Amino acid sequence: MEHPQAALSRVDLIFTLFDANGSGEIEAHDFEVMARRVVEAAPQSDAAAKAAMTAAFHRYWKTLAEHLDDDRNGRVDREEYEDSVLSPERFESTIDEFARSLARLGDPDGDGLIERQVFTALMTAIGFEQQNIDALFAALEPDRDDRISVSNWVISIKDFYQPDAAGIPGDRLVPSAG
Ligand SMILES: [Ca+2]
Ligand SMILES: [Ca+2]
Ligand SMILES: [Ca+2]
Repeated sequence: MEHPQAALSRVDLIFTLFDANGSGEIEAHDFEVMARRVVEAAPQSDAAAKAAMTAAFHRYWKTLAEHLDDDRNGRVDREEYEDSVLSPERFESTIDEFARSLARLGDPDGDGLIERQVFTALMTAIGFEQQNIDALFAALEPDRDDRISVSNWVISIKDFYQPDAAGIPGDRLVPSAG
């Protein structure tokens, strides 16, 4: 099965982001680090939203470990991770929960809109670069008050992890896509 180059670039980027402690492999600790950073970036959110985000990160790691850690050493290396591209359906519900938890953190007042600075704080906490965050925000069609819709963001997060998606807003997050 052929995958668009953009999807492979996203795989590289996601792997690098997930390796939050820079060890060269993905392990449980990376997800603890990321969950803490992301929750700390959302001071206006309530405890329930933060707990949901932490749980979503935890589930994400469990799902990766279960499906991708072929040699069962408790870590997912780059080669093992690439198999995620082959079976996106196995990660669908995990990513859906992750996307919804993240979007909920981004919308503490529940009006369905996310302000630029809230979006930027969360995306920076995940590990994205400023210029790519700005480009994605623009692609998500902010309104005249510089807010994007929660639903657009949820869709873009889910597309981002879809290997067969091409020409999506999330490609703006990949540095080489400019
Ligand atoms: Ca790591
Ligand atoms: Ca492994
Ligand atoms: Ca809001």
